[in-house]
Amino acid sequence: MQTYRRVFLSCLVFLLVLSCPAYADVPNAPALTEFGGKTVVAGQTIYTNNNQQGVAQPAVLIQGSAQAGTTIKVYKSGSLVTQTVPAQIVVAADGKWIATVTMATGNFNVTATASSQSGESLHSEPVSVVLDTAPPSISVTVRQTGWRTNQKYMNGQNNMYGIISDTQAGINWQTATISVRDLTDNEQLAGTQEHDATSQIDFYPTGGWGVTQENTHQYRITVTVTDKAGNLGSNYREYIYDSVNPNAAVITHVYDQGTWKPYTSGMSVSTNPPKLKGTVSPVNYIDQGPNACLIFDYRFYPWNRSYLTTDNGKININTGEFVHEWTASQIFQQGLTTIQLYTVDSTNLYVTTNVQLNFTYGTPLPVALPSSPVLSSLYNTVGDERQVIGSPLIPDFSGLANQMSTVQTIRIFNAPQSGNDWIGSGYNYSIEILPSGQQYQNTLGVYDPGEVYCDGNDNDRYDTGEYFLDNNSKGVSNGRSYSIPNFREFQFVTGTMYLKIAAVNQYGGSTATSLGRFHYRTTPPDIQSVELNPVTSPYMSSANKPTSITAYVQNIGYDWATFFYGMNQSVSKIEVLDENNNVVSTNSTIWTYLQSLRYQGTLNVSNVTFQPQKLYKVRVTARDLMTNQTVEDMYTFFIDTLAPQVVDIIPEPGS
Ligand SMILES: [Ca+2]
Ligand SMILES: [Ca+2]
Ligand SMILES: [Ca+2]
Ligand SMILES: [Ca+2]
Repeated sequence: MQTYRRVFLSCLVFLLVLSCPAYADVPNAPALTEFGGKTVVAGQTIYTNNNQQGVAQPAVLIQGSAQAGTTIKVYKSGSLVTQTVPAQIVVAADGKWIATVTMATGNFNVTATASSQSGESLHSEPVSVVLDTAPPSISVTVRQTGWRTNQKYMNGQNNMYGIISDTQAGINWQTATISVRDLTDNEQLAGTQEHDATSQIDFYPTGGWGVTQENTHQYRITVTVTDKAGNLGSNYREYIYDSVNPNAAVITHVYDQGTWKPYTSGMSVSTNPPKLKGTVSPVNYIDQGPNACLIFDYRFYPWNRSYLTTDNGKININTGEFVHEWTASQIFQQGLTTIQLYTVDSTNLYVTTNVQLNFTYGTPLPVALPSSPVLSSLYNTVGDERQVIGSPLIPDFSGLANQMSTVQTIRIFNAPQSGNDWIGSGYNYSIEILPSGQQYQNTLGVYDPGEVYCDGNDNDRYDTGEYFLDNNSKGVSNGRSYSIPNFREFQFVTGTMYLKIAAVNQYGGSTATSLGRFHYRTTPPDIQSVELNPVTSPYMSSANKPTSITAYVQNIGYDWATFFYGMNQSVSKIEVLDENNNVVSTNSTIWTYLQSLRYQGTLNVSNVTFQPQKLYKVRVTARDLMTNQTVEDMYTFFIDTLAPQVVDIIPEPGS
């Protein structure tokens, strides 16, 4: 203790002797009273743009007080700011000083010192400053919920808002406004606004959206807001309301065998893929007017479409003339085909033009369902869903294809749900049909056209090594008939399996026709639990015998297809058996669907006379609509007249 005291005292003496004489003449710390036009209030942050919105390095006016005659230095977060006017800030006789200090914007502290020949004062109390000259960022959106956003031409918009942000000072939400003006009528629309104080301000027109939907009127949505530093931001978006469909394109000519021929609906054409010439009017460039600007054929996926636009020059902007060509691989099917051309305007309103052409050659027409077997007689059918009960063997199919002038191959195959593709493994038969009148070849032990084969490599033709069914009694082709015996004995797979039929020729494939989704399962229902009511113990007293029995059953399958995987409620049942396996219950079981293919069965046994000192069995029969069945009779219970004493009765194994 003595030692510490001595050290402290000697320090104090040292300070008094060496520091005090100089310290006495150093000026007091100055005070800051104004910064960037705002009065300094102790403990409050100053937000200011110094009335210099948009200036990156504003010259900020700073005022304060200090000892007269001293020189002021201004510091920004502890660093001396040298770009000041005047270069030397001398405090006037009234103790006031004023300076203009150029500094970068940002969030910082400002302090000042006063200096004399005796030295520099301590720093003034720091003033927290957000110096911000950047206006808020604003984007304006007009949209139709779930559809179009920020188009120049709008139809049915029902959402107008501004998204606002400010990275430095933050938004002064009291100043936020959103307004809509009908520029065509030169009038402001009445409406209310609502902001979330975070990022968004919405506009709601008084009287509903109809006032923002006058045809051909141009509207301007304006959003304004200032940030906390006083920078004003404003932005707007304009749209033109358009409710008028474009005119449909008119086809005038079809290119056929080297010349343009006048188009008539249903005309015969040899050139395939086709080439069409037509006009549409009035037209405009995309986003330059409310009229037609785009034509395409809807049938192909977007990335395979040819888009004719005014902007790409494929629709003549002056005459509205266009020529529609398809790519070499886009061959249309033989026979009468309807091509649907869409004509679209800048608002995305559209009309269609149906062009009917009768192609003398092309890809095959889709094949109808096989005529044998009649699938709906062979399977329970709900729409396109077919229930396989019993033999899982896929049947033999035969039927008629469309008459073609060229060889066509009929394929029946295991397919994915959508599209025309096939799965090249498992069930996958093909057969060639020669044009009518041609004689099939019959070469023993060798594949000939007209014999069924498995196209294992999916190349639409027979290759050496692929399985085929030798059939050497083929006659003359009628151009239509096919027969596809399941000579490889493929079976329906457990679960579901799609089969489709399609035709292929040298020009390509037809769309595939679905034979159906075939449902096949062999998993029996699962009996989950059996409960006696009202007692939970398997040992019952005759005074407290069961009045009902409940069983829970879980079927296996897809719960959206209860028509196939559900319970067969007329066969499924709960029964009570006595010790001689005689059924003693007489009521029917009531089944309730509990969703997810789960069922509750209830048997009322209040009318059963249970004999004391007897063992009873519950037998549950659960059968699904696919005929899979489970029977369990392991649950037993005992009617006990001597309840407290009978503690050593052993239930049957598994009960
Ligand atoms: Ca700002
Ligand atoms: Ca229009
Ligand atoms: Ca042969
Ligand atoms: Ca092949």
